[in-house]
Amino acid sequence: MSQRFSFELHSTDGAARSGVIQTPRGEVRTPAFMPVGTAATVKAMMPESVRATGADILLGNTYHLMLRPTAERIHALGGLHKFMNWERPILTDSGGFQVMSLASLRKLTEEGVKFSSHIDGSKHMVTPERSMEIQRLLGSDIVMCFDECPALPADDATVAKSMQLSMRWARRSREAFGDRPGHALFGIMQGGVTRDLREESAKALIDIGFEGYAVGGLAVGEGQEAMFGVLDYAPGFLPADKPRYLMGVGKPDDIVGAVKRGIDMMDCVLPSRSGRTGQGWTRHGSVNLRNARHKDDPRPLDAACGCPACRNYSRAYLHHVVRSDEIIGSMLLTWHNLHYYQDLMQGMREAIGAGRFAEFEAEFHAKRAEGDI
Ligand code: PRF
Ligand code: ZN
Repeated sequence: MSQRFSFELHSTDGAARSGVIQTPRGEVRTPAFMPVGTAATVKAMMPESVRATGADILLGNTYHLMLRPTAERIHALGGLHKFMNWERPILTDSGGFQVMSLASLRKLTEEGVKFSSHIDGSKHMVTPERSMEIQRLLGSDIVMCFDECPALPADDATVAKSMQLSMRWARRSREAFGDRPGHALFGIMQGGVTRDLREESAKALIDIGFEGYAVGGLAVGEGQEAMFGVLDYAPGFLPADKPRYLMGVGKPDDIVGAVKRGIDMMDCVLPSRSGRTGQGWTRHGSVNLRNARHKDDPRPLDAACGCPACRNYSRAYLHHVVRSDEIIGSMLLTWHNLHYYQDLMQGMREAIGAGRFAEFEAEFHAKRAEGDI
C-alpha cells in the first residue's frame, strides 16, 4: 500500500479541531461520527445509503464478528469491506468492552478474557494478540488496542488496577500489531474520572506510541457532567498531532460538548438503535414518533432536513409505520437520524473552520430549548 495513514489538522477554535485523516481507503473528515455496523451491517441501512448520509467511516466489532460468522470466514471471503460492501475506511473495536457487557461466564486474567458466547454458549478466549489477529483478518483500517473498561462508579484502586492492566495490554497489542503500512493502531486511555490516572494512562500510551489515541472508559454510568469534567483535561494529555477518539458517545449534546473539548472522532449506536424504536433526533431535540400527536400531522419530521424520510414522508406516515412495526419505519428513522448526526458533524467542521464554534454551540442549544414544534 503506497498511501500511508496520516492526520492533518486544518483548523482549531478554542480546544475544538477540524482536520482530515488520510487512509488508503479514503479520507475521514474530522470531527467525524462513525455509524455502528456491529455485525457487518448498519442495521436497516444499505451501505450506499449510509454513505449518502455523509459517513466517511464505519465501526465494526471484533466480539460479534469473531463469534459469527468468524474472522477466518470473513478473511477467506475477501475481508470485511468486501463482505459487507463498504469500500471506505472501517474502524474495529477490540472486543474487550463488548465481552464485558455481553458475554457470560467471563474470566479475566493477565493473559486476557475467557468467556462464553452470548449466542450459543461456546467458549472463547481473547487476548491482545488474538484481538490483533482478528482485526487483521477482518482487514480493519483502524485497529483498537485490547483493553478493559470498568463500569463506573468504581473505587480508585479498582480503576487504577484495571487501567494498568489495559496499559500492559496496550503494549502487547502494539507488539502483536507490528508494522502494517496504511493501517493504524489506536491506544485507549482509561482511568475513570480520576485526573492522575488519566494522566498516567496517557503517558503510558505515548511512551508506547500509536497512530491515534482513544478516550475510553467514559459514558459508562458517570453522567454528562462528570464526563465533560474528564474531557476538560484528558484530550490535553494526548499528542495534538494525532486523532483523538471518544468511544461510545453519544447523544447530540454529548457530541457537541466533546468536540468543543478537543475530540475528533466518535461512535454510538444511539442514532441507529433509537431509529428502530421510533425515536427521531432533530435540531429541536428528540421526537417519539409513536406518540399519538403525530397521527394526523402532514408535516415532515424536520422541515430543515434533506433526508428521504423528511423529503418524502409525513409525520403521520412515520407514526403509522412505526406503530405497525413496519420495517420501513426502522429504515426511514435510522436514515434520518444518521443524516442528522452527519449534518451536525458537518456544521461543526464548518464552524471550526470559520472560527465560530461558540456561535454554533449557542444556536445548537437555543434550537433544542425551543423543543419539538
Ligand atoms: N473501550 C473499548 N471500547 C469501548 C469503550 C472502551 O472503554 C467504551 C466506553 N464508552 C465504548 N466502547 N475498547
Ligand atoms: Zn430527515
